[in-house]
Amino acid sequence: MTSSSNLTPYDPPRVWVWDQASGGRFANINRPIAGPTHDKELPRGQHPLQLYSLATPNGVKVTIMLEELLALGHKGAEYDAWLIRITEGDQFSSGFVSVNPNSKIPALLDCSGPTPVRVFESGSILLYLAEKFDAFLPEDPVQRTECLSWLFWQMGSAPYLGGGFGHFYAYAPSKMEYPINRFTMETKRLLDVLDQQLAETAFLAGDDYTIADIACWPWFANICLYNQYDASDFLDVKSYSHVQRWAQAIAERPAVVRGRKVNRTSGPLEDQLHERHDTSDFDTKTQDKLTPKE
Ligand SMILES: N[C@@H](CCC(=O)N[C@@H](CS)C(=O)NCC(=O)O)C(=O)O
Repeated sequence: MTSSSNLTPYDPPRVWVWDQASGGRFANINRPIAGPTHDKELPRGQHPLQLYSLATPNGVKVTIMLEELLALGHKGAEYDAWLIRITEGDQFSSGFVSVNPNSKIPALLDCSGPTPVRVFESGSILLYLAEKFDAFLPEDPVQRTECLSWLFWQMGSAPYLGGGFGHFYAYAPSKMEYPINRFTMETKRLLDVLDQQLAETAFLAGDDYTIADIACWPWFANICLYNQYDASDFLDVKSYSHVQRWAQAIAERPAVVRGRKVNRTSGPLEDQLHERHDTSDFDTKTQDKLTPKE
C-alpha cells in the first residue's frame, strides 16, 4: 500500500500558474484555456456525415457505430472520416473548435439536412445516431433506460480508467504508488461491475447488442484483449471471465473489425486506415491510404 516515501512533496501556491514545462508527455497539447490556437477550416467530403476523429477508444466508439449502421443497410450513415492528430494540436483549429468547443475527438457534423448539425461527446454522438437511424437502442422504455444507464456509466467511468489509471500507470514521468493504487482500485472495481453484469446477461443491457456495448467495448477490450498500457497482468484481466467472453464476441463482428481500423495511426500497418471515405477503402492497400505526413 501507499507509503509517504512514494510521494513527491508539493506545496501548492495560493494561485495556480500555468507552467508549460511541467506538462509531461502531453505538454504540447495540455492547456488551461479553451478556444482555437490557429485558423484552419476542416475538410468536407461528399457524404452526409463528416467525422473528425482518431482511433482512441472514444473515437472507435463512433466508427464502430457507423460501420454497424452501414452493415444494417442504413445508406444515410455513409461517412467521411478525417484524421485529427491530437498530438499535433489539430483539435485546436478554428474549424474543429466550431464543431466541438471542447477540442476533443470525436466530433461529428451531420450535413444531411438544410443546416449542418454539430454533435460532440462520444456518448452524445452514439445516442444521436441511434435515434436518427432507430438502431442499437431498445424501444421498450425499461430496456432503453437500462441501455442509457450503461452508456452514461461508461462516459462517467472512462476518465478513471484512461485519465487516471492509464495516465499514472503508463504515461506519467515516474511511477507513483498513491495515484496508481487509487486508480487501479477503481479500474478493477469497474471491471468487476461489468463482469457481474455480464454474468447475468449476454450484452450490457440484456439480450441485444446496443450502444451501451459500443460505448464500453473499446475501453474494456483495449485492456482485456489488446494489452493497452501494458497492464494485462497487472490488472489480472483474465480473471474477469464474463468480460473476456463479451469482449471476444464483439471483437469478431465484421463492423467492429472495420471500425477499429478507421483513423488509426499506430499498430500494424494493415490495421491502419488513416482516412475513410468509402467502404472500398478497407480493401485498398493500407500503404496507399497513408497521408503525406507518414
Ligand atoms: N468525454 C469525451 C472525451 C473525449 C477525449 O478525451 N478525447 C481525447 C482523445 S481520447 C482527445 O481528443 N484529447 C485531446 C486533448 O485533450 O487535447 C468524449 O467521450 O467524447
